[in-house]
Amino acid sequence: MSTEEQGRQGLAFGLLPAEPRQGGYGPRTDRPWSRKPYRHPAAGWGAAASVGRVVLRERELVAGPLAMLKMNHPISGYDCPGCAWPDDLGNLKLDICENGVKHVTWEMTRKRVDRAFFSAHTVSELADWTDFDLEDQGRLTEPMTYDSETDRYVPISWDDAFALIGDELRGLASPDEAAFYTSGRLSNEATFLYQLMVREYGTNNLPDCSNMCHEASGRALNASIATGKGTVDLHDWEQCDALFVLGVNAASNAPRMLTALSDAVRRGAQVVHVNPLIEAAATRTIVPHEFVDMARFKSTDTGTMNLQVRPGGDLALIRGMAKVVFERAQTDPGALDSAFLDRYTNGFDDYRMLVEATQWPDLVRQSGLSEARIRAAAEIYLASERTVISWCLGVSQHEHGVDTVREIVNLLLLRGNIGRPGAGPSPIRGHSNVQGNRTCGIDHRPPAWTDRLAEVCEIEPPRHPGLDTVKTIRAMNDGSVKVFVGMGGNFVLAAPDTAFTAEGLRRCRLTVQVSTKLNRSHLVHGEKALILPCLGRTERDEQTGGLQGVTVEDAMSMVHLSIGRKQPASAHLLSEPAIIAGMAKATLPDTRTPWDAYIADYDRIRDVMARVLPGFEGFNELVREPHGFRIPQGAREREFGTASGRAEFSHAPLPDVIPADSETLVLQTVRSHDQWNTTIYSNDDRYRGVKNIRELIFMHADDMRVRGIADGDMVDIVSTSKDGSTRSLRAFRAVTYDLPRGSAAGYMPEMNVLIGHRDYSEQSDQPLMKSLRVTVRPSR
Ligand SMILES: Nc1nc2c(c(=O)[nH]1)N[C@H]1C(S)=C(S)[C@@H](COP(=O)(O)OP(=O)(O)OC[C@H]3O[C@@H](n4cnc5c(=O)[nH]c(N)nc54)[C@H](O)[C@@H]3O)O[C@H]1N2
Ligand SMILES: Nc1nc2c(c(=O)[nH]1)N[C@H]1C(S)=C(S)[C@@H](COP(=O)(O)OP(=O)(O)OC[C@H]3O[C@@H](n4cnc5c(=O)[nH]c(N)nc54)[C@H](O)[C@@H]3O)O[C@H]1N2
Ligand SMILES: [Mo]
Repeated sequence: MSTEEQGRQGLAFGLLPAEPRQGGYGPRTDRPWSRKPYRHPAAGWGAAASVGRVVLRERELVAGPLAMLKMNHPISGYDCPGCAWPDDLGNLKLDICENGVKHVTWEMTRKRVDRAFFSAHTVSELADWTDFDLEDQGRLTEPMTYDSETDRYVPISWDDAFALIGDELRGLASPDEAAFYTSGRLSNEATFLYQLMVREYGTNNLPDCSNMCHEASGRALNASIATGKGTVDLHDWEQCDALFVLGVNAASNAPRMLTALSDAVRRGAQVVHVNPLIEAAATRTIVPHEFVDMARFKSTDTGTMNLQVRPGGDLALIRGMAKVVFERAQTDPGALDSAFLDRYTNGFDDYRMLVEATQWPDLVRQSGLSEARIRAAAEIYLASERTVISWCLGVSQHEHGVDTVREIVNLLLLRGNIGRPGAGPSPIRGHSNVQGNRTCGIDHRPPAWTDRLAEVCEIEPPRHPGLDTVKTIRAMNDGSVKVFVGMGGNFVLAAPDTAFTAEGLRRCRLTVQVSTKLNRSHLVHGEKALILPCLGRTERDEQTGGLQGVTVEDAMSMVHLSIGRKQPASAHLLSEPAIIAGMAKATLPDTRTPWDAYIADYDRIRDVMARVLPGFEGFNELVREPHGFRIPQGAREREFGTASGRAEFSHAPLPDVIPADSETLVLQTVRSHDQWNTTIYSNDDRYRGVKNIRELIFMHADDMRVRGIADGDMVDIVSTSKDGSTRSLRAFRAVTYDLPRGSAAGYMPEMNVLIGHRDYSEQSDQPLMKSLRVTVRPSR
C-alpha cells in the first residue's frame, strides 16, 4: 500500500474529512462559497461585527463584554489567552482585539459536555463530526476514561484517573517510553511543576508546540547572541525609525500589533512588510480602541512599503541589503557602526567577504525581488538610526529558518542595532505563554540550569536529551513511546502527517489529554485513554491557601500575574498545577517534592522557581509590581554570553529555494482569520475576502492557466516528501490570489495531511509547514 493510500485509510477512521468538504474542519456548510478582494482597513467595524456574532453564538451576552474589561489589566485581571503580543504599558486604555475577544468567549461559553453527552455518543460516531462541532459542544466538566466494551468515554474519579496514569508510567521499562507534550498556554507555575514531575520521573521527553513554531528563532538567536528571545520591548517599537515585519499575518494573528504599526507610521517611521502575500496589516487599519476613529471610519496606514518575496527568499533579501550597506561603507564609513563591530562582534571580515562574493543575479532570483526593490529596502535601513526587525512563522517554518534568523541578526549587527533603545531583533511568538514555557523548563534538551534544579529540588534529573515533536511521532509509531500525555493542545491535528501521527497515538498503551474542550485528539487515542478537564485562564483558581494567580511571559520577556475571576465551568475541574501534582504523586511514590504544599499556595512554587531559574530572584515580589517585570537578558545590555563573549556573525551559503522543475509549486499552510490553530470559528477568512470555504488552494493566475485550471475549479494536490513518498488531498478549490508565481497557499490544519514526517528542517527540526513541494491538477 502506498503512503498515499495509507493516508486515506487513516483519514477514514476518526479523522475528517473522509471525503473533502467545503468547510474543511470548520462548521458544516452548503452555503455558496465566495471570494472577493477585501478593500477595507483592518480591524474597525468589520472586527466589531464579527466579535458580535461569536459572542452571540456562545450566549455570552453579558459575561463576555464584562470579562473583556478585566483582560490585560495590571494585577487585577487575567492575561489574554490569545496571542503573546505584550500588553500596552503606558496607560489603562482598552487594549483588546477582535481575536482575543473571540478566544476568551470561546473559553467562557455556557455550553457543557457532561456524562450524558458521552453516554449518548460512541467515539466512532463522534469521529464523524467536524472539529468545529466537537469544540462547539462546550466545556468539558469531569474526568472521563475510554471504555472499549461500549466504545464510549465513561466517568472516572480524579483519584482513579491519577492511579491509572501512575500504574502505567511505573510499569514502563524506562521513563523514556513516555512523552509529555505541552501547548503554549500553560502558566509558568504549571510549567515548572510539569517539567519537575517529568524530570523527577526520569526523562527529557518534553516535546512542545514550539518545536513546530519558533524553534528556529530560539536556536538562531542563541547561536548569534546567546539568548533564545528577542531583545526589544514595546518601548523600542515606539522609538524605532524603521520597522521590518517579515512573515506574519498581524491583522489576524497578533491584531494588537496593528496599533503599534499605525503609531509607527503616524510618527513618520518606515514600516516595511516582507511577505509573499500582501496581508491586511500591510496596508491600513482602524485602530480598535480609538472609538472616535471607529465612529468616523477613519483609518491609519500600517505600512510604507511591501516586498512580495518568494517563499524562503528572505535570506537572499537580507543579504542583498547587507551588500548595499557594504557598498555604501566604501564612500561613507558611517554606514557601518565600526566601534560596535570592533568591540562586540566576531566573524565580521568573513561575513563581509561572503556578502561581497554573492552576485546580484543570484540574490534577485532567490529572493524573487528586483535589485531596485532590494536597494530601496536597504536605503530605508541605511537612513534609519534605530531599526527593529520582527518576524514570525513565514521565516521560522522553512528549511533555512535558522540561517535566515541569523542573517537578520547579521544585518542588525552591521549598524549596531542591538542592545540600544529602539533597535533589535523581535520574533513574534504564538501561544500566549509559549515563551514562558521554554524559560521555565519545557525543553527536550536538559536546560542550562539542570544542576540548580538537581540541587534545589533534590532530584536526579536526566542529562541525556529527550524527544521533540517530530521524534515523538516516530517513536510512537515504532513502539518506543507507549504513553502520551498532552498538557493542552490538539496534537493529532497540529502535528505534521496527520495519518501517521494518528497511527502513532493509536499504538500507545495510554493517552492522556488535559483539555478545556472536546477535540480530535480525544477521539484518536491509545488502548486506554483519559480526558482530564482543567480550569481555563479566566476562571477562579481556589486552593486551600485562597485564590491563586499564575504568571505568564509575553513575546517581549515581560512576566506578569494573571488572576481568573469567573466561576469555573464545572465544580469538578482542577487547575493545571493540581492535575500535575495528582499525576506526580501517583507516579512517584517516594517523591520528596512537597506537591500538596505547592498546590495549596502557588507562592511556594514561585519561591522555588526563584531559586532555580536565572533572572527570577525575588519572583513573588517582582510579579506584584503593576506591570510585572522584564527578565534580565545579557544581549540587551550588549553582554553576549557566547563562547567568544561576542555577538557571532553567521556565514551560511545562499540557499537554493526554487524547485528544480516548473511543475512543482511551493505550498505554504497558514491560518485563516477565523481560527485559532486547530480551533476553527467559521469558514470565513475576512481579510483575504474568502467566505464559506476552507478546502481551497490559493494560486497565481498564470500557474492556474498553464495547468488548465480555471478560478474555482476542483483540483487534486499531491505532495512529494523528502523520502519520495507522496500524500494527497482531493477536490480542493483553486482560487486565484496575488502571490509569487511558483508558490501556493492553503489552510492548516486541513493541509497537515500533506506534510510527511520526514519533512522537517535539518537546521531546526521544525516541520516544513511553509514549504511543501506539491503538484496540482484538475480533479478528474
Ligand atoms: N487569531 C489567531 N491568532 C494567532 C493564532 C491563530 O491561529 N489565530 N496562532 C498563534 C500562533 S501559535 C502563532 S505561532 C502565530 C502565527 O502567526 P503567523 O506567522 O502570522 O501565522 P500564519 O497564519 O502561519 O502566517 C504566516 C505568514 O507568513 C507568510 N509567509 C509564508 N512564507 C513566507 C516566507 O518565505 N517569507 C515571508 N517573509 N513570509 C512568509 C504568510 O504569507 C503569512 O502571512 O499566531 C498566533 N496568534
Ligand atoms: N500545517 C501547519 N501546522 C501547524 C502550523 C502551521 O503553521 N501549519 N503551526 C504550528 C504551530 S505554530 C503551533 S503553535 C501548533 C499548535 O498546536 P497546539 O497548541 O497543540 O494546538 P491548539 O489548536 O492551539 O490547541 C487547542 C486545544 O487546546 C485546548 N486548550 C485551550 N485552552 C486550554 C487551557 O487553558 N488549558 C489546557 N490544558 N488546554 C487548553 C483545547 O482543548 C483546544 O482544543 O500547530 C502547529 N501546526
Ligand atoms: Mo505557534
